[in-house]
Amino acid sequence: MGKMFAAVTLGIAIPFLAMASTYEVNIKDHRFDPTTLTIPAGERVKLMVNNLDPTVEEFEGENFDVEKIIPGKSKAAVFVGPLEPGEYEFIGEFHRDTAKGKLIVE
Ligand SMILES: [Cu+2]
Repeated sequence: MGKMFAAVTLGIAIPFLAMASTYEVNIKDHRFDPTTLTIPAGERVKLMVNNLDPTVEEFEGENFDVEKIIPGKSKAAVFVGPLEPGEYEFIGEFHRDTAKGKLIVE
């Protein structure tokens, strides 16, 4: 039973993960680099957020549902979408004045 359950779970999980295109964004000096990422509509994508600052940051979508705490000097995967075409803003919750970015979904 255990083996069968594992096989079924993997059967679902592997194609799903294989499909996720990966995009990278750095956080440095409490700013995103790049500030704009273009991703495809209707797909779930993986953002690798690399926090180069020594301080913790929270990656947060302003008009889409994502929140992820990223400790200093570490990286974290954030899964986004599928989203409709449009523009979606994200921020670093702990440095709202400077840490601003945008997803262009098309
Ligand atoms: Cu910071």
